[in-house]
Amino acid sequence: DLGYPDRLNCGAELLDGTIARLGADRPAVRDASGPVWTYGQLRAQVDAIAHALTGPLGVVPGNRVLLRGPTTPWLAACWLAVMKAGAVAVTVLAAQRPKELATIAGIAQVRHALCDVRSVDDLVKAEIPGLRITTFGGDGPGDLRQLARPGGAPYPAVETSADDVALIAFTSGTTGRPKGCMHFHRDVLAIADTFSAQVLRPEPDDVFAGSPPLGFTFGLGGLVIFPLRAGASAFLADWGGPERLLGDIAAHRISVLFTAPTAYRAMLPKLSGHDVSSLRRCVSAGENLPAATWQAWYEATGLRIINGIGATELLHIFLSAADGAARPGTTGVPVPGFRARVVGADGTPLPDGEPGLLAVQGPTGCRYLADPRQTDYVRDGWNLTGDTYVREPDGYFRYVARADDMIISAGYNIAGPEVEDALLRHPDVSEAAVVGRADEDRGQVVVAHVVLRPGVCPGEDTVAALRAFTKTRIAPYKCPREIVFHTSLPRTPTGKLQRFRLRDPL
Ligand code: 3SK
Repeated sequence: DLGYPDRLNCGAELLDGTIARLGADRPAVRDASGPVWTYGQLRAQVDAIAHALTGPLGVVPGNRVLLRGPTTPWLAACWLAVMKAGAVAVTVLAAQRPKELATIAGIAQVRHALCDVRSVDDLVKAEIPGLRITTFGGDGPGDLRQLARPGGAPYPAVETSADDVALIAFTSGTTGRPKGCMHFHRDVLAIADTFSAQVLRPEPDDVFAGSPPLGFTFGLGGLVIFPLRAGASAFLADWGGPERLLGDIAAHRISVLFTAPTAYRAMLPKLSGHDVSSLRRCVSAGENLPAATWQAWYEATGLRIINGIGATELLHIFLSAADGAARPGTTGVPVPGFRARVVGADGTPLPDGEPGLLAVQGPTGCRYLADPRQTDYVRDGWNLTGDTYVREPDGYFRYVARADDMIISAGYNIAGPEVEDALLRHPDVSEAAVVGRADEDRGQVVVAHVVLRPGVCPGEDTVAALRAFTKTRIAPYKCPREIVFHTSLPRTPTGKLQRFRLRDPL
């Protein structure tokens, strides 16, 4: 029990609550071009936006407000204002296209949108019936910057219930129609008070930054909710590649980094020449972190990556481990406040060491908005994340594969990520995705899709070298039969590998 009162507004807690504890003069948010906003300045901006929302824009508590734009202090301020106004934020990605936006707006029944002027074209093209779009970041007369000038009266936050919906976050959908996951005001604080407070343990002097967009709960938590709850600050910017992130780390003395395994791998060959001495915590989620990547980052920086698995359905990370408790090649243990186990297809718990479905319980469970798939995700009170895991005898959870990514070849069960880890240990390999291809004799055969490091030639010799290399690390029946070279691998806008697109090139 996290002990929250019945009346709780997460926006007020994150801003007014933090100011009451630590004062208004501490740095809160900044981007590359603008000045730092202190907590006091952020609150003044948020309150002005909340007044505009509930005044001229006509938003009432419970209305769903779509938020869209690149990662900026303004987008964070809009999210906080929606919270304080007791409305419901529907967060989408700047990368989503008109058809996807129309689908999401239809499911969430959105009537208002606050959109960065740079991302508005696709929202207009989506032709969402009855949608009132207000832009921010521009100079036009209807722009939120004109409607919401800071310096007016404070905004008294709407006294929402702890169980009122605060956020509808859509699954990025590696396949299929997106699902809207509803999260309450108490869920927003719960992720800060569990994973962040108890595993990450930020300090008020920390500076957070990272690559996940705010439309992905990994980014919203890591770059807005966690720093504000801790009284720390955030550098807010879109992912602009490994060089840019490394430059930002040095320039803004970033100490807490949130990003995905691919970005850690992309930064590794570029580390020399960049000062990363300010970093003290590095978090990885969004995808499985291979032991090879953990080890390479540790050898290069002396920092132990805090690996984690989260889900939009559970809002943020629920399995993780930090510092000396981190075990490379595993995701970790249940975050305090969560419980996890590995179950068979019928929901019965399996013995340690046996692969099965990961089942999780905690303060932030899944509630899909009007979607019958709810009963696939939640069974007997346990959230089934769709991942195959093994619980080791020491209580650590080891990722095997997405449940639908297992390859069955000649009667053997093969986990693609294990083969990917072996490939990624080869110095010429930058990215790898391993899938099964239908085969008459074996049912399926293992096919590796590989991105090579710049300058490496993708010829027959490389294929032979990679196959020979994997044979020294994993059983021969798991080794790729076929290796296909690419310049990049297909990913969702949140960076998750879309293995299904490699399985079926059509
Ligand atoms: O995909 C994940 O691992 C994740 C992590 C944190 C928050 C949300 C998600 C989906």
